Amino acid sequence: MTTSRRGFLTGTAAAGAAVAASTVSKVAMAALPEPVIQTNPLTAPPLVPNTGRPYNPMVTLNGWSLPWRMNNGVKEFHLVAEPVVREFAPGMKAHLWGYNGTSPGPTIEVVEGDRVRLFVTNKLPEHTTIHWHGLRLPNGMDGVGGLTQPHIQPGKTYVYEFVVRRSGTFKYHPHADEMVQMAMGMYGMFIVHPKDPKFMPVERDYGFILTAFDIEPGSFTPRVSEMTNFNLWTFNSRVFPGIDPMVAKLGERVRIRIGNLTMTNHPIHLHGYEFMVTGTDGGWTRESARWNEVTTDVAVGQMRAVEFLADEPGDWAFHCHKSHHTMNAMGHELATMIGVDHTGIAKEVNKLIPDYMVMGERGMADMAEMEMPIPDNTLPMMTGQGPFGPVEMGGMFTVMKVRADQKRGDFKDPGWYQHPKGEVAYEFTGTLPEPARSFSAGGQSMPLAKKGKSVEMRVRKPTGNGGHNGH
Ligand SMILES: [Cu+2]
Repeated sequence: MTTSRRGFLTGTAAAGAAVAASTVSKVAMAALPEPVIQTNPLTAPPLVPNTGRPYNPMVTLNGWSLPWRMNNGVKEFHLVAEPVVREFAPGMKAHLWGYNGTSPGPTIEVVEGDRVRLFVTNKLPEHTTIHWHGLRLPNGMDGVGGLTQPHIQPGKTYVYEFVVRRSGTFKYHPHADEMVQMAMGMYGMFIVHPKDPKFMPVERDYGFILTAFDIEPGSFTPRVSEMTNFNLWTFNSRVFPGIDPMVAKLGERVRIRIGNLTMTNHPIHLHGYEFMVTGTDGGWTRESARWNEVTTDVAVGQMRAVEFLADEPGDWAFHCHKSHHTMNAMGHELATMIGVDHTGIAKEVNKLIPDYMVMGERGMADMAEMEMPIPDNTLPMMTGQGPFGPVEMGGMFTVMKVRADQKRGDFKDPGWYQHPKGEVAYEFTGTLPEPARSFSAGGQSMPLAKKGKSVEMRVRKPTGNGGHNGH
């Protein structure tokens, strides 16, 4: 894996300069643009454009934007489809397929009206194509293998060229052996900035795509035939606590762009604020069609751009609201043990397995605290250390950090929020009065037709086969 060019990420303007056209000869311009490769899974600073029309660059969560070269007024990008190694979070790496060293591939950022030329080199063991999801373009540039073009065979390079007609939030992915290639991590964002930088301006513009993988603990390669029972729910092929926080300065306007390439919907939820859906992969929404939400459901294949004014300081949780999607591998087939008395069982099992521990008798929070020994190359189901203790999360979870003293354009993690005195929930230590309880089980219900013995039902979640299917 090439890491030699990782250095370009440390200086934002340097990235564009590395491929600037001014000093390059005609011969060189006729050749393929040298592909930019990088393997760092951390969030790269925004790629500030130094050629072409100006725009306000986006920040790809745990990702990066692909530098281009300007060739006679055409923006040229070079994507290389290839096997990559992706760290999902410290302690777990997966063998995926991606583009230019990473899964997701680099974000393509262009401006409405740009003519773009995208070179796609296939270094995979099988054929591929790239479909530019949501973009208006000539039919033959749509990237559907067999339908609009021949497949790109291993070792071959194809060229896609079109004028970008509409600004908005789009993505790219293969339209060849899709089930396998998307399950292996092939995707990226395609952002078209408006021609007028003053159109719907924001101070922070973040983006990521939701994906899911099934990687058995201790193994490295996703099971590509899985349809529903995934165990790693990711933002840009990363899981909590491996997902970087998003940061903003108090009072800034923030946009978050979210795409969904999993096979189920994800209600994405932000604490502390209400936001509006300002865009989809069909374009910007009309102002009259917007309303306040704190959760937006991103359905399969869709993209959503949401915006809010970051005027409440703090560390605000941001996550998928399906509770199984904020968990990592392991434990999806556990029986519910809440309320089961294990006292005798543990003693008996300990004679056979000395370190045996019974879990889940009082819920499963124990698991986050104990950090039990786990197989190599997997992650605890719920983990992450916050300033007050274990966060008990995994998967699709991160934090929106809003600070008064964050500098404009500074994306560095400011650390944990320092709460003002008297603004943190605290333990009550006085005497407790008897709490008010209702003993009515529903006074408005109809009487039973037949009188019978009353049975108390103990609620038990479904487990085992089928219990976790159909997220
Ligand atoms: Cu979800």
